[in-house]
Amino acid sequence: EAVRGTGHDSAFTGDAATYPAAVGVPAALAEWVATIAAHTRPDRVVWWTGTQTEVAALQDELVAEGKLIRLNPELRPDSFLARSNPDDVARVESRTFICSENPADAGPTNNWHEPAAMRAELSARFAGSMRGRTMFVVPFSMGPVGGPLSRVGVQLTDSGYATLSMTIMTRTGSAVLDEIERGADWVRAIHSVGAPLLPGEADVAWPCNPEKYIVQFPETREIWSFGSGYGGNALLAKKCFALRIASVQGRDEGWLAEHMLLMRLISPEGRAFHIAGAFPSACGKTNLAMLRPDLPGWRVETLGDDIAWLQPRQDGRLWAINPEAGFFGVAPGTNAKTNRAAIEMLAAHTIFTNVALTAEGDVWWEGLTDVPPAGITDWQGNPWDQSAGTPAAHPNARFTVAAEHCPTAAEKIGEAVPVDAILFGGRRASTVPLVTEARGWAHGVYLGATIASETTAAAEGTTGIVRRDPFAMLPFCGYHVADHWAHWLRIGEQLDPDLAPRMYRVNWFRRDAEGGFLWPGFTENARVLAWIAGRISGEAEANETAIGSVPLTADIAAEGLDADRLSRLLTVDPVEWRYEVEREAEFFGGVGNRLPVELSGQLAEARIRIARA
Ligand code: GTP
Ligand code: SPV
Ligand code: MN
Repeated sequence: EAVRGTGHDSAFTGDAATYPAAVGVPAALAEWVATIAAHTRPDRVVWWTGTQTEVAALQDELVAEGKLIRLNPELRPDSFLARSNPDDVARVESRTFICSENPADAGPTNNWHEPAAMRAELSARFAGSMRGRTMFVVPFSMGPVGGPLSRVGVQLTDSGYATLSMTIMTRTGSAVLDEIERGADWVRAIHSVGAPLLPGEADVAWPCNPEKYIVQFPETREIWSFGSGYGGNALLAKKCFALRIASVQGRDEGWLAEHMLLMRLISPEGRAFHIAGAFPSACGKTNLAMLRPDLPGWRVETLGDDIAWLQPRQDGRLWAINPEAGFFGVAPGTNAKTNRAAIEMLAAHTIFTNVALTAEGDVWWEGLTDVPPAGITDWQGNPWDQSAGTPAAHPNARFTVAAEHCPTAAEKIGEAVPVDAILFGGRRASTVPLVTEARGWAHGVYLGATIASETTAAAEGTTGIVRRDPFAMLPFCGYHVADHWAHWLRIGEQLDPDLAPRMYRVNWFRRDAEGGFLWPGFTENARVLAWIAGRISGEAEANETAIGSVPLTADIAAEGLDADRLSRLLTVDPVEWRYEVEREAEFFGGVGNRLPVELSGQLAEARIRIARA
């Protein structure tokens, strides 16, 4: 399984204009591109090659158009800043639709719209929507091209920024066309910022449309995205394909597409543990995936920070790959202490979006340094200092960078690994202990199904509100949420009970009475992982509680953490948990009659155990 970096098409060396003829464009693809172009009416169609030459030319073009700012090459080589429209800064969940034929298949947690009616609406929106712009045809592979779990797709987009970002985040190039020619199913993904230009009309730095549509048609494996240029709304390989569409493919074919980090933890004895972790948006996946443990002898290799595809295999184990080739990570909070690997990774070859700009032409964001440098320009392009009372970087400011630049990256980013442990995380100021171990697969699925977390800036809307985010997939599951749980239960039945991943609920975000975090987090999270590794190898002990097993305080003791805080981190408060279980019951009550009996059983058992606690 070869690793492909950014901007290299090993199969094509000629001039971009000769690309389609030279590599041979599959007929069905050529026809589809022609149909969409006839409808959206771009000035030009560019078959994106992904070569370094073409990447450099597009970077120059976007700089000339004011859509990218080239950062100081002496401080931050081959790196750029993009400033979005202030109304286009995050995923738009209220405008995200699952258009299944049967509304029940979208389930109670997705916005459903009747497919034919949605197609008519989209057709009107996309008519002429690319006028005055270039339409890029971006063939991409999720997972190494031709790999056993890999899937291909093609994104049509009128955004150069999205094209450059997709080149970093996926494997693009003519090898993907060969896969399509060979008969691989491919996902059709159409993206327009929805801002056509009349002849002579001046462009803006971040074209977009106040009216947005992020639409998935699960049965036909199609994606239509209109009006936004930002992240998960616009890089359609990511959430739209690799989670919403892929989750449906996985349901139909017996595998899972999940919002998970993937890492290899290596013990001082050299034993490798593969860990996958589902945490809601902006709840710590990137940071955990790049962890440099504060424990002597322990090491982490990063495999993925956002998406994992998991498959039960004949050997009775659950195997996983990261289908992406890059990271689209949260900038604020990232610094040399919290995530040194990321800081090293971001030294060059990075597109930053909505961070602040320094007087020297470098980047800054909240948390990068304790004291901001003088002469900062904020994410909207205005002069800024701390007295402004507004953040210099948008809270959902992000970096886009190829995985090959990550110093902790595993040698083969797209390789399949057998999963030993699955974490379910979330942001909870109270109630949820640092870590609890599930009693078995069904209890683990229950822990995943009942994740609740405080909302973050990764999506539009109010932050800090606790909401249920089952499997951290609330905004990303392409089908009925309860069918997703049933699918997890079925997958578990195919695993060897001795080799199936153990499951854990974790919470780095429990707070003390003053509102500060009880747990130091970041590099100290290694202590929790080491305990989990000890549980897998049979060396670590645990205390049983009503909600699962917790570590002995000695096993997670972090420097500077007094005994009182340590015990509060592991406390299971029966009063809080009686309340919590009733909230879980309410949530289960709202998903309807597709709730698997195993989970109503788990809930009943949880009630009894808490009542006795
Ligand atoms: P998405 O890319 O949105 O899916 O998010 P993610 O889950 O990868 O989140 P990420 O690791 O980027 O973390 C988001 C925010 O949480 C950042 O501001 C981090 O600094 C902060 N964070 C991450 N880990 C910890 C931790 O252990 N403790 C605390 N207190 N904050 C953390
Ligand atoms: C998330 O919101 O979970 C992200 C960022 O990872 S985005 O790609 O915009 O969805
Ligand atoms: Mn994410």
